Amino acid sequence: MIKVLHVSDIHLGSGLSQGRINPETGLNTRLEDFLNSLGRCIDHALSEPVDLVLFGGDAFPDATPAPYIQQAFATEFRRLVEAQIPTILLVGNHDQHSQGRGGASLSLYRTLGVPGVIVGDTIATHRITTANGEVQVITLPWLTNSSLLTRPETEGLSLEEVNQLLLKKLQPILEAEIRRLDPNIPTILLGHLMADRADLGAERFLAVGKGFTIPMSFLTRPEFDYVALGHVHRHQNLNPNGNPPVVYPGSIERVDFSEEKEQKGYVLINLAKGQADWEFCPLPVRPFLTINVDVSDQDNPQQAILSAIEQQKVSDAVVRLKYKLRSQQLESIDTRSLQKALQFAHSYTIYPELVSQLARPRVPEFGDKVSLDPMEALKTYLSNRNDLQDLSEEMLEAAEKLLAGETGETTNSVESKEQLNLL
Ligand SMILES: [Mn+2]
Repeated sequence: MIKVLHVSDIHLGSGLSQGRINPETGLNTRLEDFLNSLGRCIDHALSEPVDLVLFGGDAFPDATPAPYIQQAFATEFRRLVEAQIPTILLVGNHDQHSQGRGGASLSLYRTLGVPGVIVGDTIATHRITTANGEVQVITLPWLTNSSLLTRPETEGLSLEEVNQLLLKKLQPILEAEIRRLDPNIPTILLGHLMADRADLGAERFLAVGKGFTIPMSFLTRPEFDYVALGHVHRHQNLNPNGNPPVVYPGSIERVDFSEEKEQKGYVLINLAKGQADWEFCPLPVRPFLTINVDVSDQDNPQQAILSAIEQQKVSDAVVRLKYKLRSQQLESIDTRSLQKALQFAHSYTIYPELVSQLARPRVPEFGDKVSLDPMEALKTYLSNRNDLQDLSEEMLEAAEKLLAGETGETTNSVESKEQLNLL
């Protein structure tokens, strides 16, 4: 058996605004959180010890991390080099630099010739000799148009057509790699991609319009014993009833509030030809907490907000407090005492929101004769779309702003909202 540790979406340097400077280290506390999580993964890799570590891509928020963040990443992976554990660093969309080839933030490790470290920035098969036998890994980094297509090929095509063309090009390339595989050696596909069955996590916000999806049929090949993915931040196995397992370990820390309720961790695999026993290893990450309270019908809105805070475990969490109120209630809110109630949070943000006049139903007597208010129409639509629930608040906010710009009707409420934020 070959033991493999599969970790992905480290995003070191993300979410710094949700931390503060640790006076003892001079580092942002959220960077320390991410580093602690990464450190635990490496600890586990060393204590087993595993035979191979696969990183599924997205090391940093972008391809040009600050030197101290780049160094913190290198310090953790150096421990694997010292223990002589082979490691593949796959290039994700956040690692790619738009200028020139090979400009990814991770290419540095190949340039330096770090022993045992492979940088996966091309589609290639790597045959690796581990302490417990050989394993072959096909690397499939995040693909962009320019990785497989030339400019004249894509000219005049729609995004959808370009994606189709990209898939058409990818298929024979992948097929060629598969045909060259040694059928007697355990095989892993390591890809940074959006599979067409993935339940989207935060990446839908980060990559809207840029990406294309890869059909499951490309991944669930009998030649693969395990498919190690990166990109989607929510842990999941896309092939729960079959083989091979097609697994996103997810991110190692909560990158933003869209990951508030997700468990974070990495995956440990016992691999043999035709067999992959894997388990998800949860990481004890910092809690995120949204407190949503509508006090617009409360006689004592301040007290209502405070008791909503008291009912939650605020301590050490990254908290956002959202409260809805009427403009007449503004004077009764004492922001300083709300801040005091949140003082034991790791960090907090407070979002007051005025109940929009537009959101109120029109005079009911008019019934069907009045054309439907667009905000009501959108709300009704969203309430029927469970899959959009996480997005609905932002969509409604965006719609309100659009309407305000178009008709001027909601200008007042938007302006007062901005004034509120200045409080
Ligand atoms: Mn990604």
